[in-house]
Amino acid sequence: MAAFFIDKEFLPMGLMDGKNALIFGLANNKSIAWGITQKLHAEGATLGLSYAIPQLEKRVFPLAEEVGCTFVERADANNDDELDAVFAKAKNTFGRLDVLVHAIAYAEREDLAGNYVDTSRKGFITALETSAYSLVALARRAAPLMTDGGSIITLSYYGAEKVMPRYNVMAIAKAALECSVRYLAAELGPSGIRVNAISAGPIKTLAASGIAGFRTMLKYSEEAAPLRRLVTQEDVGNTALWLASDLGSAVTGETIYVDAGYNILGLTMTHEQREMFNLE
Ligand code: 0WE
Repeated sequence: MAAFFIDKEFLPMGLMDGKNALIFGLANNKSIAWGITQKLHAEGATLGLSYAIPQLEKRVFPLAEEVGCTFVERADANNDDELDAVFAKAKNTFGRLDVLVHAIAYAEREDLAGNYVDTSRKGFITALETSAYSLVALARRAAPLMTDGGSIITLSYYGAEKVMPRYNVMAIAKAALECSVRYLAAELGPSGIRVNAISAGPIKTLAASGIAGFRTMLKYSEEAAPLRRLVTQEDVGNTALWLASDLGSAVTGETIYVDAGYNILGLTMTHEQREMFNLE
């Protein structure tokens, strides 16, 4: 049996052929942004990548090379001049933009540890500015480049909707983000631009590292979720690909759960608890 291989670049009919995607929030190979980047690349997208701080350079540049990407820019999502520079470069490099991925969030570490009632004014503003306003800042700059319609995708978490221990001010930021998705979808819809959020189950990324009890949360989520497994960066990438491509046509303003079904449950149990109550 003869076997031969064709380089991906030469395979016809990728879902993202001829589409340009700008992805914000890449940190390392555990990033959700990296899971999305790989899926869009595999289907033929031309990519631009952006990361937050110089310390991430040594992780981000090798990843960009892996997907043949030469558009790699550092930008602080809270700095208007730096965002203007990235979008000016996107306009020069791509001309037209089809996809914007917003995978950015930040709250002060101390605000993800204690009680929500103790959140400082500054901590609240920081979390909402970096995690929610940044989507508006990016969407406003991306929309004029989406001359053939487009897809804007952001990342959320179930804590926006139901109380999760210690998610605190990030939950309020994600609630604002999900609502922002609806307002942006309504305004940009007439221009053929869709705006959606993916609400992902917990994933071990750099952003999640060092959060007290995160490992326990992962174990519990895995046991309780209907699919009895955790969610991977690849799972999120698959849904992002659907929303980014023409497969997602007519889907806008939504928060799509990619959480192994966790959010549908009214009562969550561990394996041990189900055994105890003869439920499995
Ligand atoms: O949205 C997130 C985390 C975002 C995040 C993480 C950090 C850690 C480092 C935002 N800001 C910071 N600031 C830091 O200094 N997730 C969905 C992951 C996450 O974070 C949690 C979770 C889950 C899940 C925090 C507490 C409880 C659950």
